[in-house]
Amino acid sequence: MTKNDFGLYLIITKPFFPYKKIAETAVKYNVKYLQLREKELSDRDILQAAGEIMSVTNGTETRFVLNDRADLAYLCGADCLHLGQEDISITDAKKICGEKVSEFGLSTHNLKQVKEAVRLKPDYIGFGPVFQTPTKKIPDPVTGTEIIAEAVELAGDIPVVAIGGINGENLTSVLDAGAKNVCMVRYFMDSVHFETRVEKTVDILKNYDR
Ligand code: 3NM
Repeated sequence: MTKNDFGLYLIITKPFFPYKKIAETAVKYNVKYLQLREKELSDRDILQAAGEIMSVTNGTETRFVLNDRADLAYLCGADCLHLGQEDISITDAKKICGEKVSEFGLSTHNLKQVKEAVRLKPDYIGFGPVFQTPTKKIPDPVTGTEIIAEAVELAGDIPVVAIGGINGENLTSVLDAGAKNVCMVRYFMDSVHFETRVEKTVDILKNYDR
């Protein structure tokens, strides 16, 4: 692992457990990034949820990430803003967020986008969907595992987070393909076994022989 790699990235979307419980677990297992990605909540409810999560993560190693919305990230004082290919640019987001948001993550879906993303110097790059996923309404074409190593290589010092259709069964194939950081939404959010799954996944990532 390079000094920048962190293993597990958590995204909250329609969780089985309350936001606070998710945040407490993220902090307990030293998860570096915890993203709130709730596409169906009102702006007010997003700010409310962000407040609940940050009441747990503030002052810890876990960075709170808000998805898509620079204005709301500024308002709630998120640690990080995550942007997709169709969102405003990192440059524009920085104009809105000023000094208040210190990190920016970017989604990419192919190697060309990874190359372009590197020039923008995000704090991490999402790469996927590695496998098919119903979690995203309009997913990009599946990348497969074969080009993960190339994405990681192209990104250099910027950590790459593999995402999309990853679960307990196929995790090792993603790591074998060269991923060092992974994100799974349904695998954690849909499960009553959330905490045990986090514990187990963190353990697998920590002990994976690279
Ligand atoms: N971004 P699950 S795929 C949020 O390709 C997200 O950038 C993707 O959900 C991308 O782990 C995805 O449930 C959804 O498949 C991942």
